[in-house]
Amino acid sequence: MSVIKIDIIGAPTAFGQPKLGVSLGPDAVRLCGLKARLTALGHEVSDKGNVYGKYRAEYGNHSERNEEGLMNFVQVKDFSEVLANTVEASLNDKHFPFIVGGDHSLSIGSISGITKKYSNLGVLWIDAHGDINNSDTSPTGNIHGMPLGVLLGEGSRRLVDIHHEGAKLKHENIVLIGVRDLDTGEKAYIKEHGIKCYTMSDVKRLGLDAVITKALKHLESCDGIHLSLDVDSLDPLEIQGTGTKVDGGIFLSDMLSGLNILSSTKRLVSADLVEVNPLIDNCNETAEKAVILSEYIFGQSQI
Ligand code: NNH
Ligand code: MN
Ligand code: MN
Ligand code: MN
Repeated sequence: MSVIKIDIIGAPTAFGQPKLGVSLGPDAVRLCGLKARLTALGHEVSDKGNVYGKYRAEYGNHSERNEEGLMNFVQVKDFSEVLANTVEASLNDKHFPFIVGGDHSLSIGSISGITKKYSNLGVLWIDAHGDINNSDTSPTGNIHGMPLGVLLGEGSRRLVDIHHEGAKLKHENIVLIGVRDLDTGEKAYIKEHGIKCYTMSDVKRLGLDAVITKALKHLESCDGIHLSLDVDSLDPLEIQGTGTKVDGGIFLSDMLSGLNILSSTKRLVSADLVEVNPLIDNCNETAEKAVILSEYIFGQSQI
């Protein structure tokens, strides 16, 4: 197995959604031995600590929607800029940025940093949700439901222009996997732009291994692949510690097999692991499972 220089980057933001606790996700995952367990696989792992902007989620997470309908806009923008710079620095060192969240709004920052280096980045978005709303379509104003919309250049210019101006991703370079709770505007957007989308029904019918294989084929011409893994893609029978659970999800054993296929291609250049919330968890089991997912992202196999 080849050695990967992994930078663990904690991204303790909670401003993309209303529940307290998701900012503790990175430390909950660390306490399950993330660094040691990735090191045991033979990788060179460095824990870069947590990234902080000017604001701390612990001081309260409620705000009014701004004039564009966005919750906590100022905090999300500030955090995204800092995270983008950190991620870009990791790639400049020729390391693999592994961003542990934190709510999914963090992907605005991480992917903005990554696309400075990879201008034709492919993204595998494994999630119960589409996260492809924007300031015009979002029913909630929660920015964790918008990162793909923002990265595709939709809605609020002030969010779209974070780190570098304009859209960061191309519609044809995104694959959604495991979705089962799309908003009306998201469904319309996915259809209109022909975005590749494997719903949970597709995953059931084809199997996750086949879906991942097809997704990789779809992203064949990309210069790198980023995995954005929302733990709410997993079935709530197996994980409790995440803010927006949706029944009928992916089981851990299937996910591990899919990640095994993905990691063996060696095409991944970066990854996000998001939405672990230890305050609503059952004895930190979601963080423990997040570490198992991490092991498979980085090439753990059963023999
Ligand atoms: N689609 C909803 C929204 O935009 C929920 C998004 N929640 C998530 N996304 N957890 O992964 O607000
Ligand atoms: Mn180095
Ligand atoms: Mn998400
Ligand atoms: Mn989700």
